[in-house]
Amino acid sequence: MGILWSRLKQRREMRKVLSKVGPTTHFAKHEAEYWMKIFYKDVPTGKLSEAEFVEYFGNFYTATDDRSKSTLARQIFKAFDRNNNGHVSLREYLMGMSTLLRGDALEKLEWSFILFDLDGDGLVSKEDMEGVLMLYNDLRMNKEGGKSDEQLAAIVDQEFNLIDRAGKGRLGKRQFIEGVSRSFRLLDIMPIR
Ligand SMILES: [Ca+2]
Ligand SMILES: [Ca+2]
Repeated sequence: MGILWSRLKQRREMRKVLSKVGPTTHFAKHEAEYWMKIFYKDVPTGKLSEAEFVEYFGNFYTATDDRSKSTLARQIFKAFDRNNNGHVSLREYLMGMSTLLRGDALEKLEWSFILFDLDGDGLVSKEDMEGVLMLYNDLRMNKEGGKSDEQLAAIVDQEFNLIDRAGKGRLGKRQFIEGVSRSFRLLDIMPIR
């Protein structure tokens, strides 16, 4: 059960994932192989836990407060962990990277829906949306356009009400995707686009 064994196991899993989901990603074969190798370099077990992801993310962004970082990291983890079983597999990692780096508008909005559901109730409320945008602002990942928290909140407030015509205060996945895709102002402040 040494290094050699785990390398063999990794190689077998990479071949499997490549043949199963490789063609559905936006990566060429050599690109998919590149990202899978990166994954195994950081995660030799092939199972990335939420705690590991939060720690990795925290180390990556040094100059910000820990609470914002770990909250945002958990949201991003949720978007990667498609089958919601508490860890990100090689396959989920590859699909996630494909969406983040090369995804079309619909894929990115589907991803954003999970990312924005801050309280995890399966719907996106105005508070969810504001909350996640503020977290990105805390990390200064969303400084393009230089919007302050107050400006972001004002945009969300106005645009959310336009989408949420029935005034339910929460958007389902389809309503979120359709609504955001028609709102230039929201698209402009989306962290992933
Ligand atoms: Ca998973
Ligand atoms: Ca929610």
